[in-house]
Amino acid sequence: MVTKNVEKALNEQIKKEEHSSRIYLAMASWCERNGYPGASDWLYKQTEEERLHMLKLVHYLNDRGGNTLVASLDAPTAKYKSLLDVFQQVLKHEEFISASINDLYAICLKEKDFTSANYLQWYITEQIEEESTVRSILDQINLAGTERGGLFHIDKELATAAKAKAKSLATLADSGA
Ligand code: OFO
Repeated sequence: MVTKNVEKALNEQIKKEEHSSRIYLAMASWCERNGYPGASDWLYKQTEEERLHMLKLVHYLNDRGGNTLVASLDAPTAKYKSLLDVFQQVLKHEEFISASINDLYAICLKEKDFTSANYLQWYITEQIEEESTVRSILDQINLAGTERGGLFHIDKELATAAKAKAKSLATLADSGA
């Protein structure tokens, strides 16, 4: 059984993961309409990944006898200035999620729910990887500046990265998320 405080905090994180999925959906769609098919693919995969992060927490909370809530969500923005702006916002959002997971972890420790804290280790490690991936994409976009050839090349690389992401998503889904 989880405590009421842990249940509430897990439900808040479930909502944030689902919201992340919708934010990346809006970004993927913007990229698709603005000539970045590789970035679009990558972000559509990111949409799926965040949904799996949400599902993993839903299953966990249900398994621990908690009450999972499906919350209403605000619409994400659909306006971006550039590919750089999109990925700056991705990084900002991932940093927000990392901080949120750290807070959730602290609540679990305070409530002496070491099982949940242990479960959240997976998310903590995942966030390190996600932030690092987005920072390196941003470095490349910053290097390219507004140069079309450079951005075209980055978009191609993101298309390749999206294919690799699809494989890791299949593994994550198979693991029960
Ligand atoms: Fe990218 O955040 Fe989920 O956990």
